[in-house]
Amino acid sequence: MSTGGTVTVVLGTQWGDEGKGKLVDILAADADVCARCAGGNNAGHTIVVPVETGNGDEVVKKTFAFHLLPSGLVNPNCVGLIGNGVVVHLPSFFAELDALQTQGLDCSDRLFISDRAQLVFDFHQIVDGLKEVELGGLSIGTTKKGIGPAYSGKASRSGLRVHHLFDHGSFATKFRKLVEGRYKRYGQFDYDTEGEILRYQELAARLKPFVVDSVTYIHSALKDGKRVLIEGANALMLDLDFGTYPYVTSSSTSIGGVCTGLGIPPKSIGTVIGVTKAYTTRVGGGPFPTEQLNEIGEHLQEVGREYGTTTGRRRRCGWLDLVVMKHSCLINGYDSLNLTKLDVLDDLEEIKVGVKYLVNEEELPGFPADLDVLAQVEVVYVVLPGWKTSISSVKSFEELPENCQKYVGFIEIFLGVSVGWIGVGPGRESMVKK
Ligand code: 2SA
Ligand code: GDP
Ligand code: MG
Repeated sequence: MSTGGTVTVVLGTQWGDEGKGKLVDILAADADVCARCAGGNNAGHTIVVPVETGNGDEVVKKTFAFHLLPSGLVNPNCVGLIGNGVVVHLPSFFAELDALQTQGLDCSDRLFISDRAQLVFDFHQIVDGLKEVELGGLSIGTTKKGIGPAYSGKASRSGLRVHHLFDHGSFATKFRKLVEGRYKRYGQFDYDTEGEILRYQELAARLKPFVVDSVTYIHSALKDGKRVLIEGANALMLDLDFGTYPYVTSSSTSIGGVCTGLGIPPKSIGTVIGVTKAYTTRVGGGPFPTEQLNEIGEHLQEVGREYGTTTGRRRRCGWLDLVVMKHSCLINGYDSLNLTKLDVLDDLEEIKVGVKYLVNEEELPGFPADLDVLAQVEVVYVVLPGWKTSISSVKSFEELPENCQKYVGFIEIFLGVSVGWIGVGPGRESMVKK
């Protein structure tokens, strides 16, 4: 088995947008390869990095928003790999690559994509929107990036993968069949099938230099002692199996998806880091037991600037939910946590943390599968004192106010997992290592 190198995995522990991109960017300084294993361009990973201007000591902050490409690419020595578990919309892939180039980040010669990755087409995106309309008041609140329809196609064994692009005749035949199938299900919609087929001939030619057998690629990297960093997309509570189904995304966003999305054995995984926001957010529909539809929720939304990185939607906000976190810890087995956005709690007099779910006054043993049960839960909170001081310039754990240290300690003891990093601001430098 090829496990000479190390594999570090970064996963979202809640409903996404915990700040995975920021940690990945920091860890990428010591990585040779940064790989994505699941999701598509529904993900939005924001990175804020200092850039020298060449004007003496003047440094400006540059913000990058990654969607499909691995966030580790900001490190010029890190190779990006898009694994077989990812669903790829090629026009968006190139648009993201071009946007990064415009921002001065050229990574086209160190970016690779699996020949087994599934393709997302514009018709998947159209169908995503149509399905949401069909669901009416029960809509999922998807990003409309075609993620669900593309993974459905994969599971029903009719999807097209990257390698299919290179036999144009057969690609065209299969593509027409796919569109026909969608017309049968959803009725005729406005779509230029033949124009798309021609466009994909051009896209295939442009993609060719990026395509690799990613299984061979990652295993030879590991054999050569390379350090591999895996960037999870979305998060545990959006996992197709373990999340709040059906209000989830369509991929395996948990640790299992790391192995199936890259073709690496569980034994090769060294460290798993869970990224946890100091409160909770969720974007889109679905249950959210600790949601605060009041001035606390508004405060977290405003101070935390909680807007979708991909769609710009307002994120719903609430208290930290340790029942969710326990469920997340069991499934993903985190070695440590990165507690992020702790600075967003700076002004609060007191901070609540959800610790138990009761139904008919009985504590539930775990996070319930049934949303009807979830709708009945009463969340039991522990109230902790706030610290009412800005922590954004703090550089060490010891410098954090006592109540802030206690908040971190409470989470660690409750979950039995240590917090290794604490985010105190959006920038790369705003990370306290514990
Ligand atoms: P989809 O598009 O089929 O994956 O949507 C299904 C559910 O998954 C949620 N989802 C997300 N939740 C948080 N962040 C995501 N990425 C963007 C971001 C979201 C945005 O970084 O802010 O910009 O709106 C993400 N992607 C998918 C989605 O809201 C549905 O609940
Ligand atoms: P991801 O999807 O998990 O990578 O997270 P997003 O990038 O979608 O959302 C996290 C947002 O919080 C981004 O705008 C980050 O720049 C910002 N952020 C990350 N860590 C911190 C932190 O510790 N404090 C503050 N204030 N902002 C942070
Ligand atoms: Mg995000």
